[in-house]
This record gives sequence, C-alpha cells and structure tokens, in this order.
Amino acid sequence: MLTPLEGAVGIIVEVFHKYSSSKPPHDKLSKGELKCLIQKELGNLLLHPNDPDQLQEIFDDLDVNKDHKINFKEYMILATTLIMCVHEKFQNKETHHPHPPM
Ligand SMILES: [Ca+2]
Repeated sequence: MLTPLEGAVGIIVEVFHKYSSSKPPHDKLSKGELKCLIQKELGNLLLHPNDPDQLQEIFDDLDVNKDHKINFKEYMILATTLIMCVHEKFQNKETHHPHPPM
C-alpha cells in the first residue's frame, strides 16, 4: 500500500497525463488543456482561475522553451510553485497562531 506522500506524487503525474492526453501531442498540455486542468483541479488554490489574463500569464511563465505547449518538466514548475505557496501559508499560520508554551 502506498504512503500518503507516494500517493500524492502519483496523483501529480496522473493529473498531467489525464489532461495532456485529451488531444495530440499526448505528452504535452495545450493552452486549452492547461486551462481545463487549472479550472478543474486548482480552483481552490488560485485566486482567479477563470481570468483569461491570469491563465495567459501562467501559460507564458511555464512555457520556458516557448513551443506553445507545456511539457511535464514545465508542469513541474507549476506543481513546485503551488507546493511552495501552500508551505508558505502553512508557515504563516504557525507564526500567527503559535502553540501555547508547555
Ligand atoms: Ca513548452
């Protein structure tokens, strides 16, 4: 049985393939596929998941090699950035609500 972290890693990979395989090339996300992924999978984490300007900005930031597609490596930038944002929020919470001294 997978540990929670192993499961989370698998889900990050699965989600990429679920959306990238909707049309060829099946190993890259088009802008439309990235839009679907963001709206369906990340609607709670992003402030404006339906804003076309924000979507364009995210797409341009991720598309490092400028081929107008998001490959898995570029998708990992999105995943890493989100994980770091969640970590930052988690740390802020800890700073603002310190545990009472024992
Ligand atoms: Ca690219």
